[in-house]
Amino acid sequence: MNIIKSVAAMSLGMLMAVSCASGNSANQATEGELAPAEALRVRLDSVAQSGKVMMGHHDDPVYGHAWAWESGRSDMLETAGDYPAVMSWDLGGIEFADSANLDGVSFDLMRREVAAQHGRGGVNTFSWHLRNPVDSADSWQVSDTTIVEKILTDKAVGERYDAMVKNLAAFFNSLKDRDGNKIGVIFRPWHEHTGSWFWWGEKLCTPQQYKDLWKRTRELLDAEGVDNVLYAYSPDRVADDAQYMERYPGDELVDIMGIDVYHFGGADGKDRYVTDASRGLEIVTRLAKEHGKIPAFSETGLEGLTMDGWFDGVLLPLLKQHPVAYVVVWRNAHDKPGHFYAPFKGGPNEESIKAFRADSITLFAEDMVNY
Ligand code: BMA
Repeated sequence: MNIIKSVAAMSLGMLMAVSCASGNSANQATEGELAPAEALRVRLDSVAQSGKVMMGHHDDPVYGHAWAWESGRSDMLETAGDYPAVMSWDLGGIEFADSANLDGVSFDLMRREVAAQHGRGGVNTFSWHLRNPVDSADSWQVSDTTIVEKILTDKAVGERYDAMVKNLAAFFNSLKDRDGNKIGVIFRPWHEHTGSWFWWGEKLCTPQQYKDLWKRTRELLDAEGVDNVLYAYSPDRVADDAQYMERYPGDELVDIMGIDVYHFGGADGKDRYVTDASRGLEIVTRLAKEHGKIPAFSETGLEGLTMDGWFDGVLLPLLKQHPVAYVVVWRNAHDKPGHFYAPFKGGPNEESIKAFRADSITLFAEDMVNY
């Protein structure tokens, strides 16, 4: 489909010139036939070059505000009028081969929805709120400040961790389209590490340990034959370039440079959000250009949409000022009434998401036919 079209338009030389952090896939590229990670890179690059931004939403097609597991439904579809261009998912639980993730999304359903999103021309991205390999406590358990160190230095913990990554690899390798071809996706491990709320956060490991953890994970996935993944680096809000780059694992291990910045405090918190997000996005877009990477607003949102006009009045101007390939807003929980970041039918910001979609720079699923 569209992938083939855009790929066919590029010469092999051009493809080789695109900075390559995804294993050896570019070498395998022949004209008209491209490894899935490279095909995805070409598409994301062309979105970024065109100055457009793909809209994303976490867990969009599997549940929403006050509904769950109803095939075909989507809060974005029911308000903006289309599925988002990017579906975001979380793999927490795959490390122990659970059948569903930490929010109850079955991995079989996720696999089917990833293929459906790919089929409609959209993109899929994954975060990983994994449990730790020491005592299996969840990502937010930060009382043990030595988990990363133990993965790297304790043989038994390291082996347990490697087994967890193998389960992750099996999932990525199982993402296939209707014809049995692997689907290219984005993986965003060890996110928000400039905060200290996850066991891999800033105060929980040294910069070198963080980089070593990333490298170990990446090398294992490569060894397991995972060739359909682009890797996204996504700190939480940062003060400056130095903080953004402090734990950057290296150009050869990263494809996408992103940032997570949330809006807290409704209308009163708007100025702070705009300041922090602008600073972060300015850093991301500039450094991504310097490093030959794809820029992204990897997570954002205002929980409960407690001010009017958030999408067209707050988010859109940020995206116009700092062009990124995609933006993701977090989930609309079906079982926690105030925990939502996208509009839903009859809820706040319905008009705002319509205006956001109507803007010429935003891309939803139907628009992806051009990329
Ligand atoms: C958080 C919240 C949690 C959820 C987690 C992983 O930000 O939405 O409820 O379990 O993300 O999706």
